[in-house]
Amino acid sequence: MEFDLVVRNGTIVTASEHTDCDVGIRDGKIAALMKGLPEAPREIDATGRLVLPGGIEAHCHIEQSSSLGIMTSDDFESGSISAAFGGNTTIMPFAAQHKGQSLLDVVADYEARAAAKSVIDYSYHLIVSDATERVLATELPQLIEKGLRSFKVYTTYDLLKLDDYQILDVMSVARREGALVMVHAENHDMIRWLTKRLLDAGNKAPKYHGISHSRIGEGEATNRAISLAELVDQPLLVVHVSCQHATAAIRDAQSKGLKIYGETCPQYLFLTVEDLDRQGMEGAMFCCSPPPRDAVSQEAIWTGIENGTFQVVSSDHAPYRFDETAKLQAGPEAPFNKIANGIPGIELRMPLLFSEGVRTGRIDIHRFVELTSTNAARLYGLFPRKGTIAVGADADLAIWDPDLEYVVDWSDLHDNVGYSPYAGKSLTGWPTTVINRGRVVVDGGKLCAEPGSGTFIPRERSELAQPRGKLVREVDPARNFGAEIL
Ligand code: DUC
Ligand code: ZN
Ligand code: ZN
Repeated sequence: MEFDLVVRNGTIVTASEHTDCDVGIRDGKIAALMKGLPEAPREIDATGRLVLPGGIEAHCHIEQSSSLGIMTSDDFESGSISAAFGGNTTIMPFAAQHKGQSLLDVVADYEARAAAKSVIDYSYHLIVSDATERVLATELPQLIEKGLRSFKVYTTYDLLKLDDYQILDVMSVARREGALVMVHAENHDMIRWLTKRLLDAGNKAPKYHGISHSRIGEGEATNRAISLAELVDQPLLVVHVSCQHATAAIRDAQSKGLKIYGETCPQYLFLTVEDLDRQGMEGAMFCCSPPPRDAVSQEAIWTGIENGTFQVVSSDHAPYRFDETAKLQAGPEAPFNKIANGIPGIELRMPLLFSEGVRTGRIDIHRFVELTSTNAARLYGLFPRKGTIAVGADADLAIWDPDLEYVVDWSDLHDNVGYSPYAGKSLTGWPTTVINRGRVVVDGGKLCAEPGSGTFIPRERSELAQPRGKLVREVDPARNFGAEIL
């Protein structure tokens, strides 16, 4: 059998197994997994390296205009390059609808940007902020049919939030058409109420962002979103979970057998509210929602990663420059509620989790693969094409040097945001070669792929995103009544 490329002598790791063998790649697919494969025109020596499935960055904001009209600093070129250097072979950012927009127009516009620039494969989630009759009845079904099988709804942000009624509408379309709903869960009125009182008392500094977005509010909205999903028997992924309150709600729902999934992010493992209190306005660099919490919350998040409450660790890369074009658009001393929300981290998501999770023994390498690649593929309908190393799958590989030591410095990264929240952190382990559909995208610190060489990947119905389909009326006749009338 002839191959285009052989990755030789590495340790192949999937979510469930590891084995020492070669990977033979032909026409962008994995064609053989075996020791001693014949020579190919291109060979990569992976002796002493780990060969993992390419990361799937399932939550990032790229070339996206915020509801206040602020553009992220990364477009599909810099965003996908930065993702690739961090070991990813697929990115899944958001095509965001703003009020009054047609989702079809939003997606067409987004597609054109991605197709011309991305160096790795991509799909996107939809953000539904205007759940009109047309969106619900026509646009969402059409987009799901095209393979865009996930949408995010918000319980907060003035210009994005849906009310419970609208969320039920969106969930019921997702249920019928076979899509996954993702929720940003924070109690909007608690945030508003706290924000007004903080500002009235003259508390404007970035650290008050952390106080205005309470853990109690995150827990409440998470519980509520889960209840809405339970009512209509629709799977739900709670994204960017930051605290014990929300983690407990998700775990409780999972223990009842509900298809409730959880995602967390490095900012909730490695940053705290103290970072929001850095000198001057520097805390603005750490303003994201939900905000970084404290050591107790960090521990709860680690526990959720270890015990399986969370299925996915994503970056929620939302790059806004620390200047008047973005973070400080409302002025050099902008009050906390006018600072663009978001933290960069697409390139460091996996290295941070590898170094601080795998190397410290908190999680094993298989769980790492699950959290950073396989589970996202399963949840979002990319599996088994992506998210694993198997004959017939796309040849999406990240070859890691598990012993490479370095100190984070933004100038070594490839995003366009101008700072890293993790600067100065010492890490061990880095993906030195990244291969997407058999194309070497990154090798030895060099970019080897052209903008536009990534491909849109339509997604299938995912088993995990299907309703349970069974009512539990024997247990409680009032439960799941909603599912009967969908
Ligand atoms: N919060 C979001 O909901 N999205 C982008 C970034 C952020 O902080
Ligand atoms: Zn969000
Ligand atoms: Zn986000």
